[in-house]
Amino acid sequence: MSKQQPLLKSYNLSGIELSNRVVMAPMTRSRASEGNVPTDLMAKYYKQRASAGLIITEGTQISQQGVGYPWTPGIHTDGQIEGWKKITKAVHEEGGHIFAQIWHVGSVSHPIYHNGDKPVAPSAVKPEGETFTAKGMKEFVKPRALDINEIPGIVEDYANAARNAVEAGFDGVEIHGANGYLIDQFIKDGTNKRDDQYGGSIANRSRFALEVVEAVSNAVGAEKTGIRFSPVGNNYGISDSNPKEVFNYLLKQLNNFDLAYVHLMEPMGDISDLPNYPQKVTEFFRPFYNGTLITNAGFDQKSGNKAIENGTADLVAYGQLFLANPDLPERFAAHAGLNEPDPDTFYGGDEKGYTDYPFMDESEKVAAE
Ligand code: 8OZ
Repeated sequence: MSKQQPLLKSYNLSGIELSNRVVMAPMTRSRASEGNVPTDLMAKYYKQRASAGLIITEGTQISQQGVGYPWTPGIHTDGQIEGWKKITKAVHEEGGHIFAQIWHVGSVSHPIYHNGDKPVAPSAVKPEGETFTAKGMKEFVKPRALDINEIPGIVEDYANAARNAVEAGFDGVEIHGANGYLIDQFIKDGTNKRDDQYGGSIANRSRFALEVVEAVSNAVGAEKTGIRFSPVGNNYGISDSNPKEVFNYLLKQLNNFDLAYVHLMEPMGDISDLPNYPQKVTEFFRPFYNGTLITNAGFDQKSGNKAIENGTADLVAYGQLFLANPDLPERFAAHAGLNEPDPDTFYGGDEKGYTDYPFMDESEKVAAE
C-alpha cells in the first residue's frame, strides 16, 4: 500500500475537522443575481466542490460601498444572507466546510456602483488600467481619500458581514486583505499616502488590517477568522516597496490573535527583478507566523504535496484546477487526469464553464487503482 499523500491527510482547523488539505481558493465568478444575491446555480457549483477540505467563497461585499464588479455577491442584505443559506446548507449536506471571503474593493471600483460618487480609498491614488463593468471596460477614477472619522464604520461593516456570514451558516470568514483591494491599499506604501495614524510607518499602515481582524474576531471568534494577503502582488499597480518588512510585522502581530489561518499568495508573475521581494512567499514568511498557513497560486498536485511535506504550508489552495475539476481531491487520490479550465467562461454567464465540468468517470477511477 502506498503512503498517504500529505494533501489527503485530515487537518484540524481550530476545531473543524477538515477531511483533506486541498482548499478551494476564492474565485470571482460573477454569477450572482439582481441585488448581488447568491443563486441556486451558485449552490450547485459549491456543492459539486464540497469534497474540498475547505471551500473559500468568491469575494463577497461587506457593503454597497465595497462593490467593484458586476454580479459579485454581497453579504450585507437580508436577501443575500438568505441566498447564502442555501449554499452553506448544500455544502454541509455533502460533509464539506465553507468560509465566506469578505471583501471591500476600495479604489478598485467605479462611480456607476455609487450613484456617481467616487470610490473610497486610504488616499486619492488612481488604480492603473481599466475595470470591467456591465457596460464594457471603463477607466478607473481617482478615488476619494477616506476621512479618519469614516474608518470605524468600515471596520464595523467587516464585523457585521462576519456576523451575517455566521447567520448564513458559514463555518467562518476569510478577510480579503489581498490583490489590491481596500485592506491591501492601506498596507502598501504605493497607495497609502496618509499622514495620520493610518499612514506612514509600517505599524500605521497595518493598523486598518489589524483593526478589521480584531473586530471580526470579536464578532464571530478568532477561530472562525482567517485573512488572505498577497505580499508581492501588484494588481492595478498597487504594490509595496518593502513587502518583506511589512508582512513580517503583520504576521508577528497576527500571532497574538489565534486565528483560524493566514492565507498567503505566491507571485502571479515574474518578480525576479525586485530586490526586496521574496521569490517564495510562503517559505519566506513561514518562520514568522505560528498558526495555520494556507498557500496559494501556481501549485499542482506534486508541488502541493511537497509544500505540506516540507512544512512550508499546512493547507494548499487551488483556484483554476478546482474550478475545472469539481472532484479535485478524488482526482488527486486516483492520480487521474484533469479537465482544462476555460478562461472564456470564468466571469459571468450561466452553467457553461461553471457547473458543467465533468466529474471523473468510472473508467478513470478503475484505471487509477
Ligand atoms: C478576478 C476578477 C475580479 C475580482 C481578486 C476578487 O483578485 C478578486 C477578483 C479576481 O481577489
